[in-house]
Amino acid sequence: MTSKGQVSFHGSAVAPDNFLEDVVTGLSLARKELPPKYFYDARGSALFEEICTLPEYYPTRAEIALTRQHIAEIARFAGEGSELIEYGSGASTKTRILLEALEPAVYVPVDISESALRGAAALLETEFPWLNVRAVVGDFGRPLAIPAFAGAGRKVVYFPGSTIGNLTREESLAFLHMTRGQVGPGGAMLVGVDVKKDPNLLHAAYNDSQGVTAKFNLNLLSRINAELGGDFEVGKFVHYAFYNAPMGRIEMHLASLERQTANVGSYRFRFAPGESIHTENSCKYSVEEFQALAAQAGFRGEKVWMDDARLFSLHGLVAA
Ligand code: SAH
Ligand code: AVI
Repeated sequence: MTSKGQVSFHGSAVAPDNFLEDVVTGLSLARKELPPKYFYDARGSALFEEICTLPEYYPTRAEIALTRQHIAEIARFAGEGSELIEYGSGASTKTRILLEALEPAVYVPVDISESALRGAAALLETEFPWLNVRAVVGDFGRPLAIPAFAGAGRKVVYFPGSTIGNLTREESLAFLHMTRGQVGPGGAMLVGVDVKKDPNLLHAAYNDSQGVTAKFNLNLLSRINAELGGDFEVGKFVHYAFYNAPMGRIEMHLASLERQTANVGSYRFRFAPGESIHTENSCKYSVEEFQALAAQAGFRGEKVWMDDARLFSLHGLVAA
């Protein structure tokens, strides 16, 4: 291919008002919680990339391995010349394997982190000079306008990394309904999903020995301080992550080391010793559980690819 692709940016960053409202609402609950989408400011996005390289964090390596191993079949499933829409694209690392094999007419990375999106787009422009990129800064938890591209084939939504595991069941269903509408009848989805496994492996992946996951979690408080005029004493909170087996999910929390108060703008929050803020769920699904969820949103589970160690799955879904 010799023609030059075009790169454009659409959408806008999260409004500070929404961030404040979500923080105040979450910290006012009897069981305090914060939405995980706020992890991803520029530092959070960089810390997530560091997590992906940690020896204990198997999901990224396993998903890259299975994608490389099965790329011919994945490409046959998705088809060439498509409109490839990726949600939570981050650094678009795994996507490069798909871009080479699928040669989409247009690639639409969507991410809430503008810094991650701009960094990825700049690299893609030099690595894939023929590629048309329509980057969208936005929250996939809300209806998003995907820019039209004339001449593209089938619509294929790519959602790797088990980011779907960070959504509640209701949010996952709403998201899948949205993408079902976007791809239209016969359209396809490729979804990366982490599977249930030995809880010790899961525990280690979210409690790494270098403490990078702890920094990623605690960065949320630093972000609140920087962007919302908060005064959290970050050193008085600790990262706490465990596998909740009945719920089939890793839970990440920030636990208060002592009785303390923290202010966010004009709001004041009290913490008892040991009280925590629930910052993230990372749900793990068996193949059957995930296919049943997708079916509820109108997708037929047609293919499932896994790595040799069966640590991670990539589902090929077709809009029924
Ligand atoms: N797809 C990459 C990155 C996964 S990390 C991978 O597989 O390695 C999760 C990504 O989703 C981050 O880039 C984060 O900024 C983005 N993200 C999280 N919540 C989001 C939301 N509500 N809307 C849009 N992007 C979101
Ligand atoms: C992006 N998401 C799928 C990661 C996960 O594994 O749930 C985020 C993460 N949280 C802690 N480590 C990585």
